Amino acid sequence: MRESEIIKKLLEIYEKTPKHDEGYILGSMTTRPDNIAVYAYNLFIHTNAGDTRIFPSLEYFRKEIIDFMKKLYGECTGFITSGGTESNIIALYVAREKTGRKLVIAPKTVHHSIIWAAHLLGMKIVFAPVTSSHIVDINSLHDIVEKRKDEVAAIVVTAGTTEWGSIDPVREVSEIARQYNIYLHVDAAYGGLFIPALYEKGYIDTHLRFYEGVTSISVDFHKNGLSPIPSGLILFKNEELLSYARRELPYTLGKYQYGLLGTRPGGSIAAIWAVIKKYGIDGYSKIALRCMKTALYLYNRLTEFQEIIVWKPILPIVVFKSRHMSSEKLLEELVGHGYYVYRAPSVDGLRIVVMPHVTTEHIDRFINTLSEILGEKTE
Ligand code: 0PR
Repeated sequence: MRESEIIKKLLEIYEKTPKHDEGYILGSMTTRPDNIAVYAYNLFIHTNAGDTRIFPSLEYFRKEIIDFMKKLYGECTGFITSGGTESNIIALYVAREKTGRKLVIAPKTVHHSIIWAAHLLGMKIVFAPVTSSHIVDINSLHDIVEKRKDEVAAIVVTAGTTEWGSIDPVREVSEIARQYNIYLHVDAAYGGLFIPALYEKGYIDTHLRFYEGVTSISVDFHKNGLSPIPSGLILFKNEELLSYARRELPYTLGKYQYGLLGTRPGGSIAAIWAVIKKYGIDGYSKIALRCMKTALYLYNRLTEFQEIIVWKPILPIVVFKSRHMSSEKLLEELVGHGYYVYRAPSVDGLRIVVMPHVTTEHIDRFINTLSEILGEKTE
């Protein structure tokens, strides 16, 4: 095929591909990346973070990104990953290598990549109970740790769970981790960029920081950070921990590689650098507030239905279900109207993740569609 024909065909296929700005992608934790991030990604598309001796600019970007994260969470180090799954695998790998142990303690609300990571690494998970607010029950966690303290490689909690957006009590858990000297990984892939701002503005009462007992934090820039996929970040409390995530590759110029990948997209690192320069802490704070307000708007609009049960959002994730129509049927009806929402399995409901591209106009149109499907008028 000639390039012009390829382009024509690509555009035809692109035309039929859903785009976030149209406001129909309402369940998936993805959004349209910022133009400056796409520019940076494309500019550095040829670079490989698998050898930063060839591409030292990537090391410059990484250091600046870490400096930004230090302002958010306190002293730390780390590197750019392909996303939350890789970050979680690396965190558990480091915990296993450092301690020589294989037991992970975590609430059931952890992302399935933690379960996947444990499986890959030959580790075993003991699930701690959760409260009705979908956060780890701190007393039960304490009891489990006390009983198994000699076997535990790591405790894992989540700052912004995938289903509810709930935030495990990081500070209290970090106290337990500190007391027993146990590795604590906080998966903040979804919530990491929103929690500091929403805490400061009083929307939530759980904060996220490198408290003394916190060992590692993962946060994704391809979720609320507006960087293209793949853009994740794994942060460690100190350089010694980071060194466990490093492999020697003696024949290369750089001699070492970090993380799971060999060849690693340098474009992502340039893209994250570009978005943090564009938005800074204040810019991300504004995005967090906008998403939270839109989520509360959606929550309020859903309360207008007699037929709908809706849960108040913690972070910008709204869970709801119909009193009479099964969630599977409602999901299919919504998909039939072009909407992509996801399931909330723990209550057999549905969920909408209010990502940065979602506007109140999108919500109003969604509410009209829901009202058509349910045959119920709203105000
Ligand atoms: N940790 C948490 C708390 C997550 O929510 C996710 C992803 C991960 C880790 C893993 O991150 P990566 O997907 O970057 O490896 N949460 C989304 C979810 O499970 C991932 C996703 C996004 C799935 C969009 C489907 C989709 O359409 O919903």
